[in-house]
Amino acid sequence: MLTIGIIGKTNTGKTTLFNAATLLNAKISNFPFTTKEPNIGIAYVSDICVCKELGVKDKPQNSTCIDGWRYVPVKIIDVPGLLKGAWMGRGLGNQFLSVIGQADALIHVVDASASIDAEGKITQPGSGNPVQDAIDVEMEIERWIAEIIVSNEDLIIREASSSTLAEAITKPLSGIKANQTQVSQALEKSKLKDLPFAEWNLNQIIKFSSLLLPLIKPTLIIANKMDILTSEKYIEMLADYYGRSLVAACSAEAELALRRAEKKGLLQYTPGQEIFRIKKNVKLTPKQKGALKYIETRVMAKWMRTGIQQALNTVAFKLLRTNMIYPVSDETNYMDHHGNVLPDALLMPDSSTPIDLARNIHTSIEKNYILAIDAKTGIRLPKDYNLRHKDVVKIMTRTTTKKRR
Ligand SMILES: Nc1nc2c(ncn2[C@@H]2O[C@H](COP(=O)(O)OP(=O)(O)O)[C@@H](O)[C@H]2O)c(=O)[nH]1
Ligand SMILES: [Mg+2]
Repeated sequence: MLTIGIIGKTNTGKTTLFNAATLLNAKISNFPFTTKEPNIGIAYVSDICVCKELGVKDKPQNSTCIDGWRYVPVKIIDVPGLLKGAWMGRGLGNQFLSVIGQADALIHVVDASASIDAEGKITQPGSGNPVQDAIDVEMEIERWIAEIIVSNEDLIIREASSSTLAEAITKPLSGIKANQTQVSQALEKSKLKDLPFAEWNLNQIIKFSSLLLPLIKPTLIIANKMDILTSEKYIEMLADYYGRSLVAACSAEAELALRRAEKKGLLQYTPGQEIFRIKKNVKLTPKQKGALKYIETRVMAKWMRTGIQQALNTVAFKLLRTNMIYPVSDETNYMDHHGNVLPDALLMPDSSTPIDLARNIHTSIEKNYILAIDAKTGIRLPKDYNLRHKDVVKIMTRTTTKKRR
């Protein structure tokens, strides 16, 4: 399962976002270190389901389909506040950082209203510095990667004597999901690929780490608290610094309020959609009315949506370039063995092949692989075919053929 880590300074709204995305109730508060341990939960990424296109009524098993939208589970981790010096172990620094190592991508929550100070304490909106906050957090992570390299210096020098520099550096970094291709790219970019590792100084190690970070942990900046008026200015500054496509305007609190109200049966609201409707015959308290009015005017009317679902989708489909693939065992009726129509949707990296899909389902399916069929057209797919977004695929295996006889 894809894993997305949530990082950011204290009080930027990480836990609120986590709760909105998972609808669990981790403690939300504006004191530093509320979250003593990382929260781990299941969130969903969504896209239009193929059930519409195929004209069938589906019965999802590993995912859900709401109003023709397929929601596929991903793991998300709320990593508690990264204070300055986390990489040296300040606070629970290293413990938290090691959690980031598990992530395939990161959501970096920034308080775009500038209402936190450099240490993450709540202050007047507009008095903080969101761009600097984001840079601070990135620096912590870069220093942490550099620290892993420094503490494995001997190992890297030893390895480099019998293998390439990229291979040697990848070894201690494989625990944070770095692969050799990414290490080679960072070596190239940092112009360090021809310098023997024993001659690297600390600045060069840090530079290499900062170039490796976006490769091993693609990151989306969440400009959070956009319901606060000061956000408009700082979202622009974040977009200028990171590029517009890497900055998502969000209101985690609005999303949490809408999802909670929906769960209570007060509203009709599907995450990611641009409208919510108060259900008929529901009596709202004046406080609830006020909150919904605030969300309507400050968030929906202005930004169209709360931004949380789109942010998760952007991470999965744009940053990690995954495709939604639907494996089936009956290619005519798009069913599994139990008659469930379009039972599963899997997120697979771009350029995955039918063999990768087989392996993803089960090693035994990979072992007994005979051929794959595109269920939409009935055409047999070559082994090295690149699966495309929303392909519906049947994998034929040896055991399946036996059963049919
Ligand atoms: N106005 C506003 N406040 C928010 C938003 N998201 C979170 N907050 C508030 O920011 C404070 C810190 O939130 P929390 O999720 O605990 O931050 P964390 O320390 O990053 O986990 C809380 O008072 C939240 O209610 C938002 O979108 N808008
Ligand atoms: Mg928190």
